Amino acid sequence: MDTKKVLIVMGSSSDEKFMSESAKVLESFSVGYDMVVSSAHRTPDKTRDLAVKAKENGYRVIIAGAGGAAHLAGVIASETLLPVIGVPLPSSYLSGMDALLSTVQMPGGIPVATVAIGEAGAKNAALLAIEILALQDDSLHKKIIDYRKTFSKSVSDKK
Ligand code: RP5
Repeated sequence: MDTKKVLIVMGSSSDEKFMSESAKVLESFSVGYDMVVSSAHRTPDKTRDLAVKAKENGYRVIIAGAGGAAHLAGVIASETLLPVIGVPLPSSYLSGMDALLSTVQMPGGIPVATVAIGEAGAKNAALLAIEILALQDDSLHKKIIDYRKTFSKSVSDKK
């Protein structure tokens, strides 16, 4: 396993059923990560600390998943210059539409790269993180090429 380059933050332990999809993808590419629970509103000091120290702690990309009024990714992005990928989670009565709009509608100036709601988004967040890391890692780049070939073949093989 590589050094831990990806930090996955989720707003609640109840988010793990979705965010474990990010973890699975990173593991399949042997990309090291840490996964922590930290909430923008329940544990703001911890969240700020994670974001402020993320770069010096060796991370290069942050994935932030939260549901409801999901301000986690935006709050983290405001405290770091690392790329932040937001995953809106369907943990509320609005099935993730609330989290989607909260995560994606960042006012200009502080970017959050927002992916799809739920498991697909968690998976794509990890793939996007890997693509970012692969810009400076040729062996990871080759793994993505192989992944895409296998992925395309698995789709075209379906009857
Ligand atoms: C959000 O509230 C979390 O990200 C989670 O998706 C949602 C519900 O959290 P719990 O009440 O299950 O802890 O902040």
